[in-house]
Amino acid sequence: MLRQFEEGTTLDRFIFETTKSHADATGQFATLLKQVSLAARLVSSRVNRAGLAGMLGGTGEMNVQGEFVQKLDIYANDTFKSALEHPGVCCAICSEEDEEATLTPDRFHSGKYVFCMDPLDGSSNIDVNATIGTIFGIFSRKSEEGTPATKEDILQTGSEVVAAGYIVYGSGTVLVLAVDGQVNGFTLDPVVGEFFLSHPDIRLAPNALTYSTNEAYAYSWEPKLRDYIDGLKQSGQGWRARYIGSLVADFHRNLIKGGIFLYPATKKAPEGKLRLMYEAFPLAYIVETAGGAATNGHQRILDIEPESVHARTPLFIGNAENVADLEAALA
Ligand code: P6P
Repeated sequence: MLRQFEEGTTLDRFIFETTKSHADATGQFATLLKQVSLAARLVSSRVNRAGLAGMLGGTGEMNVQGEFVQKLDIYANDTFKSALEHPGVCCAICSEEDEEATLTPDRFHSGKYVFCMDPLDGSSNIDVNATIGTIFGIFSRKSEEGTPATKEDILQTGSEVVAAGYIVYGSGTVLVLAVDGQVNGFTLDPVVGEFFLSHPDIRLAPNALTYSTNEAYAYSWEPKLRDYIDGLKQSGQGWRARYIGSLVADFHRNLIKGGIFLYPATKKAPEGKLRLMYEAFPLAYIVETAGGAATNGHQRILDIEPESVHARTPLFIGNAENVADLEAALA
């Protein structure tokens, strides 16, 4: 029986109650989530003051993805890593910003979890004050606790995800967490620095009438995908297009209001643009927990075996019936 939490419950209380419901809990997961909450509040504060704090604009450097690194990317990456390395709850942190996974330094306990994150997704939108966010997925390590993390700990398939979430830094800051078969959203009250339950037990309807994709690439999509999108437009069912160009923002809107997000393979990104380990896996876990579905067009995202930490994938994600219709159209 899923525990129902009333609105207004703090994230701290949610974590406490969730931990209590696991007889074998060691408290490491609770500590990890509390540290995520701390890092989220620090990044939120900085993002909301970016224009004032002279944090806008790039550092002039490139990251492993070949993208100009924005100062806030580095701040977010450092903030989440320093919050998660010292409590001894993680053995490794994989980040979009780092070429290699960061193993927990020897001076700290190498804990139970592997934390995969895109510390600040959508960073190209920072300078125009568009919504951006942090995406994270949590795996349990395979190797013995207390020893350095191994490759097997780090490269796990999506079905091994034990919890996932994101923080969307928009008109407000919302932390969405999928764990124990439920998706809950918590909104930050910056005055008291606490997250309060604002979206209890988020569930997706079977279908919706919003699609979200960058149609500028339609010329390079496979014809079946072009036909599918044209079919939606001509269906007379009242489909709407919404695209912010920030994955977390587009996904969050679809999770709350329903919709399907599509980032297919394109000429510019033949493997797809979005990353498997720390974008597709976490969002696929969240959407399935909320009753939706996520595929690469032919395979369930969570069944994919990652080739590398920075592997990319096409991503089609949203209401279950819409995703099923799309997969049938692409078959
Ligand atoms: P395009 C932002 O740079 C990002 O990684 C995602 O947040 C977003 O969904 C996607 O790229 C947008 O890509 O090609 O439509 O600009």
